Amino acid sequence: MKPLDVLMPSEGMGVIADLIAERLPLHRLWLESDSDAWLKEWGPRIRVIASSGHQAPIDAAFMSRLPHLEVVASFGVGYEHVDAEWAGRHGVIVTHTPGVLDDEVADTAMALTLMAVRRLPQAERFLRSGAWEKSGFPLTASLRGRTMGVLGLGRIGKAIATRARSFGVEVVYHGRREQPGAPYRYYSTLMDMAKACDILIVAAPGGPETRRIVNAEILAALGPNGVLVNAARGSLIDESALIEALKNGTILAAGLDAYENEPHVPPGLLALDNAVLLPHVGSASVKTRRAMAECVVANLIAWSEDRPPLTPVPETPWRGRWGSEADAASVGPSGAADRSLLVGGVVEVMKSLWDLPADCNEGELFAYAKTLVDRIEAGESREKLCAYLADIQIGNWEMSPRDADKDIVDRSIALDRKSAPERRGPV
Ligand code: 8YV
Repeated sequence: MKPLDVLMPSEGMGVIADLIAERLPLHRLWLESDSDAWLKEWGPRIRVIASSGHQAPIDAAFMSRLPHLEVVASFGVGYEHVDAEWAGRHGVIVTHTPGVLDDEVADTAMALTLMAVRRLPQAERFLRSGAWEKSGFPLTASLRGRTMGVLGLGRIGKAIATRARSFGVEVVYHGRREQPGAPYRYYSTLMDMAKACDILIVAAPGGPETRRIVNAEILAALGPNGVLVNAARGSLIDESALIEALKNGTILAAGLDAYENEPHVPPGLLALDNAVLLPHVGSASVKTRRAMAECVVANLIAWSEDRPPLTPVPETPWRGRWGSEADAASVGPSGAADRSLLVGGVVEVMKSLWDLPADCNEGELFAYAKTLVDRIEAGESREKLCAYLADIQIGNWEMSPRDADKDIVDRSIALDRKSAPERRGPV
């Protein structure tokens, strides 16, 4: 392991700093009284940033002060606070924490949908106030017969769509491109989708491309029975237009977990009875936040052990090549190199049998391939290994044909045995 100096610009979950400090020299910038002077003196030592979330920007100006920066490992799936394009141009790899929070955020989005449509928080407040002693709570709108439009059918969008379907809600979607394998109707414009649905779920990334795309016109198209749910980023919504739309009945209700200027919530929203407001808790369970923290740390530990980053963002893909002797030599001590070759071989098998494009995210594939090898070596049955593969989704790629999963398992087992014939695998 290389003793890479790690910088944490702001305080995040304590466990991130604890896990890093157990293994690598860690500098906590937020504890320095003069961070400017500190960066001047110590900046050249820093090779890795561990970013604790979207509250503290890791922009070009900040990264420029760290001339030997190699990796920015960011907490959270969204990383618009990191200038990933600048990083890509300067050979710095940015990693994030995809996959581990999809279900938690999707649960929250579904809960917000139900709360907003059925006015459940209001009903609870009604009971607590004693008002039930005098009368029943007014009847509400219903989820029945609705169509949900998902803006951004990535991993989280898909997890929300699956849930909505099981609630009997029809699902449609809009995104940058149609996904041929997705079992939902695609709309090429947000406006057309807004006209066709009455629940709009925002599940797309933040950043300049999506800034305030949910504006007054989109809300008007959603209509008076419309419900807006945002479990992504506040920057996608024109908040003033939303306040107006909720106030004058242009739409029925909203359920929000994200705001443009967190933790400040516009007073206009706070004053509205038809807005359900959560303090950005989408992924905030102990289990999921721990998994996110471990993903941040796993990325920088991998880097310190001369292994590739596990979950790089698309703007800074891992450009290493897999499966050749030359690569093996470049991945460090011999044990690690053998294993890296084996995992690299499994990556190649996955790429070809799942028919993934050459430019798909190899860091992400590497993480799945590594887990597959671990499971093979733990003696898991072929059935369980196939079930593991069936749950994998690489970015937004259509991964067909999925009947390739069994072949991937068989070929990976064969590669594993070839690399270490003495190992016991599934029979
Ligand atoms: C976290 C999130 O609340 O992953 C994201 O992009 O928005 C949330 O899961 C956030 O990362 C905490 O900073």
